[in-house]
Amino acid sequence: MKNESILVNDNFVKRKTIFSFVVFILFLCVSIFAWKKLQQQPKVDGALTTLRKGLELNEFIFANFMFNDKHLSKVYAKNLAAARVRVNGDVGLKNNIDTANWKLNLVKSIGDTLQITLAEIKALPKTEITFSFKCIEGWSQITNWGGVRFSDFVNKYGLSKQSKMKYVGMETPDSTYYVGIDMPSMMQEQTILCYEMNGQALPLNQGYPLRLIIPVKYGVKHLKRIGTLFFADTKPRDYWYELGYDYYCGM
Ligand SMILES: Nc1nc2c(c(=O)[nH]1)N[C@H]1C(S)=C(S)[C@@H](COP(=O)(O)O)O[C@H]1N2
Ligand SMILES: [Mo]
Repeated sequence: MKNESILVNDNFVKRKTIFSFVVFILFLCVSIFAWKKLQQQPKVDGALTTLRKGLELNEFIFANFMFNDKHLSKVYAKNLAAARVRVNGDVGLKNNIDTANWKLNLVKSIGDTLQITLAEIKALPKTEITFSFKCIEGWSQITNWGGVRFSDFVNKYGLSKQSKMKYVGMETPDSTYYVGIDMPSMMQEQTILCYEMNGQALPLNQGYPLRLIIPVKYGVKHLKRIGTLFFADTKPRDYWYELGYDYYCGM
């Protein structure tokens, strides 16, 4: 009697094991097949079609349900800001430009470009922010920045018509690094055209003379050394987007 019950249990376990194994193999085959299929897909702006669709769905949810211009990024006390700020990414910073003669090219419309000096930008109301800077590579650091709010800049330069467009595009003076950003994120009050870090002029490798600081976005969008700034209703070209990353890059 005792033996019999052990036998029954043994068989039961055996059947269960075989069943699990078959399910596992089936799962493996389906996964490999799906992966192969995915690899055969054409790429859309550097990302496989399905992945690009996933990123776009992500953007749709973030832009429409998560973003709210009243929702501010967390700020920190200034004394928590790192003294030694990490440097990451030097595309567009390698060529030595004549920084003394640098001017921001503000394209108000095609054929109407205003050249603005650093002194003129510094004359606008100044604001400061200490926040947690996040890079998609997985690091973050609390840092302190100073400059003019983009929304104040828009008001001072009479860009209300332009600010009704969908995107802002920015490029380095040599046009090798470039980003496109949705207008609600640009107009959010923590977004600044930045010329100071820890109360000092920006170091060259951190974007001297002027960079973007936009706490609602990941590091990739914080373009260092802005040469040209323009407005558009279609997505401006974007360096990391072209390499397969998400366009929106919000958090
Ligand atoms: N011109 C330019 N701006 C850039 C980059 C770059 O390569 N070139 N890299 C971006 C990335 S990926 C990050 S994380 C931040 C890093 O800014 P930091 O060097 O001040 O830390 O700059 C962004 N802005
Ligand atoms: Mo980054």
